[in-house]
Amino acid sequence: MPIVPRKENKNIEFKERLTAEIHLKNDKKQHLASQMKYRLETGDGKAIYIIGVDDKGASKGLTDIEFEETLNVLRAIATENNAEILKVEKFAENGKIIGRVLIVKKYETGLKQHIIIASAGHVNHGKSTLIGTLMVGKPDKTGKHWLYLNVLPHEIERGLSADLHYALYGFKAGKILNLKNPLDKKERAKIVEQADKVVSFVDVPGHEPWLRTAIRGLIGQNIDYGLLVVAADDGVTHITKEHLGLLLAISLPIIICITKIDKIGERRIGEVEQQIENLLKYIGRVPFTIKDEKDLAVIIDKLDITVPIIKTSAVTLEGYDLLNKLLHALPQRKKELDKPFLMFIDRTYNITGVGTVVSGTVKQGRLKPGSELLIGPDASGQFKKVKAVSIEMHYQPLQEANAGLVVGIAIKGIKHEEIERGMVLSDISVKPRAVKSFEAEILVLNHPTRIAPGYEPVFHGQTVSESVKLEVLDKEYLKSGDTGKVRMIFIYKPQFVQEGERFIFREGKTKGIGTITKILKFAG
Ligand SMILES: Nc1nc2c(ncn2[C@@H]2O[C@H](COP(=O)(O)OP(=O)(O)OP(=O)(O)O)[C@@H](O)[C@H]2O)c(=O)[nH]1
Ligand SMILES: [Mg+2]
Repeated sequence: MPIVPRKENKNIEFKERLTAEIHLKNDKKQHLASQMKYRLETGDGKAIYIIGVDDKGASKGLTDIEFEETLNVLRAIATENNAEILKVEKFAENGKIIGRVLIVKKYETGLKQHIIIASAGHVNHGKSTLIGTLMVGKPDKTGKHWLYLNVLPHEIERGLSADLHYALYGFKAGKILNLKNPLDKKERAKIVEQADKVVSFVDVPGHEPWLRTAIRGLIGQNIDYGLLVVAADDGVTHITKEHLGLLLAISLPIIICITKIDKIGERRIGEVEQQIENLLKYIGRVPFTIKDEKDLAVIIDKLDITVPIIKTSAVTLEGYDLLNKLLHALPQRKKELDKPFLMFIDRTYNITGVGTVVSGTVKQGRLKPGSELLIGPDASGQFKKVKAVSIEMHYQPLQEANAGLVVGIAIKGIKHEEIERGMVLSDISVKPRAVKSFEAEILVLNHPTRIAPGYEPVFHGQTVSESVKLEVLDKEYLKSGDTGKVRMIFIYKPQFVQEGERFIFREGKTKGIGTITKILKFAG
């Protein structure tokens, strides 16, 4: 990769060397800060600094110490601009170093960066343990870290995850913010308050009977990245493939962790790596085993095709340093902040003293407490006016909910029993309408016979799961591997769905994916 992109680019700045003594003094600092502000603005929130190169582009090179000092100055200037260093690449030049530094604006509201990662993979492969271990940052010597996620009595009894669980940790100025006790609400709230980057997790159950819940976890939460876990002893299984398929259906970037490497020898780990590589190549993604920090810099801006693979053990913490660094570097995906507020409801609570609370991931826009909203549709396709009273994220009150955040919103104007998963909470200007039927392009992944008249699968899109009648439009029938145009009609209750939305449908062993191309009929 060329260090300096060939095409003229306004967000690139060359700096030979910066020192704290000269460049952090008032006037100079002010000048550098406004220069960076300009670069960030022209670069749509991103600026690239080439250091060790003079302003005509001639490379001079820096020693290790000079390089570090220049970075420190850039860091300080970035902070002035509410931005941060996301990535540093080093290149050797005549025994010295030149560098390419990517600086990005922090979340536009002045709020923190926030990414949501969902776990995926076979039952017992170590998803909950991995998340628990990341949160506490300590080795799981007694094999109990999954208890930080699986809090329901029947989960604790069986040692299995049976529902979605939410967790988080964070980073502040590049340092990890761990939790002593991840179940302590105050500690969680503190992370949200203090971190400049919050990593939220949706922990998904792997046990097959909970596939429906897994689908909800992977496609209903607007997640940014999928973290697919493969245990080194078992290797790739049909559930690994199934969950990978779900992540691909919604085109998500994927990270793979091979877990439990403490349990077996090198040879078996190599075999499992091979299985994963074959699987990824089959689906058109490029596997890339991360061995050290340098590898992270290589893949971080190529995650649409490349899949980083990290070998880990929760018992020895092997691989966790790299995993932390990867999660720290993962860019926030683009959020639709400038559209009107919209959230698909995932859960509802009736909390004493607070009232009705709905939770989910904000799909688009922003919301402030006090705003008037619409909620629905109900069984007859109607929406009701409500008011947002307060907003929380992991027990921390927020003054604003933004696209991409997992939040709980206390609302007034509707009874708790009237709300269902799959309904939306939206700004009035969205003018949401309940849909009875729509047209879609689908791909049948797996079907034992033919999809013909009378086929009634379950549609899963956002947090909606609802039976539909499916009619094939452009052919007589569809079989495994076929794509086709279909009409889907909600059988029992109209739903809020939108053109362009991706979904999954299934019935028994049949599965398929699709995109809504046209709304055909609204309810009411
Ligand atoms: N030796 C060893 N054991 C591990 C490791 N990671 C997880 N385990 C153990 O594997 C078992 C399953 O771990 P979980 O984290 O519950 O697995 P899961 O993938 O969340 O399982 P489900 O949510 O039920 O699908 C537990 O007994 C863990 O202690 C590891 O790195 N090394
Ligand atoms: Mg689990």
